[in-house]
Amino acid sequence: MSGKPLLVTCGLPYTNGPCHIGHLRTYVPADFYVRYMRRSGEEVAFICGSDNHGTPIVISAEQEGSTPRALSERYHEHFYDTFRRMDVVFDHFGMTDDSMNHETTRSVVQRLIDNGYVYEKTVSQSYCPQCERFLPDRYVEGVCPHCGAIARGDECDQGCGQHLEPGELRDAVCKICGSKAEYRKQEHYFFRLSAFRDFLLDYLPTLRGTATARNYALGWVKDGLRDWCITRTLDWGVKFPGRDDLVVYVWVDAPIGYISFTKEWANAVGVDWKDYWCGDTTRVTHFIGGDIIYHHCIFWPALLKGAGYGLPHAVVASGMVTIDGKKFSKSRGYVVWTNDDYLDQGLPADYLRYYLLSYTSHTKELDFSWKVYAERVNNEIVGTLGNFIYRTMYFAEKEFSGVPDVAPQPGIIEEIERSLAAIDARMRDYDFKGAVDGMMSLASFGNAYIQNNAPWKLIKEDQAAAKQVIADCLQMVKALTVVFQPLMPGSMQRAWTMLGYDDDLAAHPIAEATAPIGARALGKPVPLFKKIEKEQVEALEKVMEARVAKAGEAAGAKAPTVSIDEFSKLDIRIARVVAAEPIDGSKKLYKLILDVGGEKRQVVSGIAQFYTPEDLVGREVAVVVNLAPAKIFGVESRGMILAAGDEASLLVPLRPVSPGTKVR
Ligand code: B3M
Ligand code: ZN
Repeated sequence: MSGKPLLVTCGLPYTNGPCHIGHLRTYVPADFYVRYMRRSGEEVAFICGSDNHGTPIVISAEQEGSTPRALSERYHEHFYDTFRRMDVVFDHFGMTDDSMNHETTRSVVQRLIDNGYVYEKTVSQSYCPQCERFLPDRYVEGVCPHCGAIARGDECDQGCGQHLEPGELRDAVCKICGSKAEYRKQEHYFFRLSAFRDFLLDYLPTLRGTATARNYALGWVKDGLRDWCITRTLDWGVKFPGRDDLVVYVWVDAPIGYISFTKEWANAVGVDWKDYWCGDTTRVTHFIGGDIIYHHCIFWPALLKGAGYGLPHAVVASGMVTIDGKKFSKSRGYVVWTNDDYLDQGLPADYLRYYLLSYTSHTKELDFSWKVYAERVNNEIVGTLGNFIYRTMYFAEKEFSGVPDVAPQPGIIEEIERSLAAIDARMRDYDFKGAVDGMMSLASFGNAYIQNNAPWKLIKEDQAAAKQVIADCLQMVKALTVVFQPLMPGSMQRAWTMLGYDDDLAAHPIAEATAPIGARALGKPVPLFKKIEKEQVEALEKVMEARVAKAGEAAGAKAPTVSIDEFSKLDIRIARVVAAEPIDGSKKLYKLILDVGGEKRQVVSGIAQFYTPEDLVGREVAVVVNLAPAKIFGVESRGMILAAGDEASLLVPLRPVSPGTKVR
C-alpha cells in the first residue's frame, strides 16, 4: 500500500440519453473495485460526473425545444439516480457545465498557452450556407478520408475509428438541413500533441491498468501523433481564454472535469485536492470504455503533463457489449435500458452486477442475453451461492438454534485464506472475472463440503461430528458474505443480518473472513435469491423483440421516396430454381441456377443457413434480373433473390405463374 490515497474515476456519461447496459459495463466494475480496495484498507475517493458539452447535446436540446443546460440537468439527475439504484455509489457526481469546471478548464488551458503548447492556425471548417453557421463535429456527416466509411466531423465512428480534425471529412453534408457543406477559413487553436511523443513513449509502458489500453496507445504513438484542434465555433461550452466566440473542444473540458469534481468533493469534505492530482506519486485510476482509450492514454496525459499536473496511474478499459450476439445499437433496438428494461421490472441490481463482472474478462466483448442471464442467475447465484448459504443457516438454526460453540477446523480457515489471496491478486491485476470466479469457487467448495459430509444424516449417528461440519460451513458462509459484498452489496448485507450482525458489513475489512464466527444467535434464515422463471425470460425477450421489430419498421419508414419511374427500372421476375449447391468455403452461400422463362441464370444467394438445396429446387422465387453482375466468393452472380427478414423468408408467388413473368 502506498501512502497516497487512491482516486478512481469513471468516464463521464453524456447528458443526452438514458443509462443503458453499455454504460454499466464501465461503472459496475469500477464500483466493485472501489468497494474492494476500501475493504482492503485503502483510502479511496470515487469521483464521476456528467459530460454536458459537445454538439450532440446542443442538437438534442434543439430537437426537443429545450436548452442544453435544462437537458443536461435532467439527464444528470437520471444518471445519478440510476447509478444509486445499481448500487454504484460515487463520493461525488458533478457536472462539467458547473462553474468549477469552467474555471479549472480555463486555468489549465491558460497554463498550456503559457507553456507554449497552444498555437493559432487558419483551418478550413465546414460551413452550411443554408443554415449560415459553422458545422463542428456532429453537425456534419461525410466520408472518412482514411477508410472511406460514413463518418462524422470529429470521428470515424462506423469505420476505422480514427479521430478527425475539422475540415478533414470529405463530401460533408449539414446534419441539420442536409445541404452540401462548404469549407470556410477560420482561425483556430491547436494543442501541440506531437510534442509529447517521447514523453508518451516513456510514460505509457509504466501506465498500469489493462494491457489493452497501454498497448493500443503505444501503437498509436508509434504510428505518429498529430496536433489537435482544441477550439470550436459554438456557444455551448467553456469559453477559450480571451475569445468569446470560441469554446474549447468537449474532449478538453470533459477530462478536466475529473479534476474539478475532485476539487468540489475535497472542498466539501475538507481535504486537499492537490493530494490527488499534483506531484509524482498520485494514484489516479480511470475506468473507461475501450472506445476512448486514445483520449485517456494519449491526449489526456499529454494535457496533464503540459499543464504541470500529476499523471494517471492506471487506465482500466472495458470491452464492448453486444446484445443477443448483435452489435449494440440504440437505433436498431439492440439495447438494454437500465431502468425500463431491468430495474423497473423488479430485477435485482446484484444479479446484473454479477452478470457483468463474471461473464467474461473485463477487456473482452460481453454478450447479454436474457437466456444466459437466467441460466447464470439460476445456476450460480441461486444454485451455488444462495443454496449453500441457505442450507447451512437453515440446518444450524433447526438443529443448534444458531452457531454452535465449536471452532472451525484449521483446514477450512486455510481454504478461505487461499481464496482470499487468489482473489486479491486478481483484483490488483484488474482481472475482475478472475476474482469473481475465485469467490464462486469458495461457494462451490462449501456446497461440495456440506453435500459430502451430509450433516443431516451424520447428526443421527454422531452429533458432535455434525456440529463440526456445520461450524465449518458457517465459517465459510461468513467468509462468502464478507468477500462477495463488493460485488453484491445489497444481498450480502441481508446475509450479514441473517448471520446475526446488526451493523454495516461495508465497515468490515475483507480480512475478517477468517476471523472465527463464534457462537451466536442467527436471524431467521430465508433464501437470499430467487430463480428467474422461464415465463419471465420469455416476457423479457418479447420486449426486446418488439423493440427490434419497431426499430426495423422505423428504419424502413425512413427510406427515401422513389418515383414510379425509378421503381420501374428494376426488372423483377419470377424464376424457377433448377439447381442449388453450396459454395466451397462459405457457410452462407448457395450457387443457384434459375429458369427465368427460357433463359438459365446463375445467381449467388446468402440463404444456405435457412434452406437445404432440396427445399429450393423446383420452387418459384422472385429475382431482380437487371442487377449489375458481381463476383461473390469467386462465383459469378447475375441477379438477386428477394427474401424478407433475418431468416431470409423467400418471396414466392401466391398463385402459379410461369417462369419469366414480370413482377410489378
Ligand atoms: N462523455 C462519453 C464517451 O465517449 C464521454 C466520456 C468523457 S470522459 C472524460 O464514452
Ligand atoms: Zn444546413
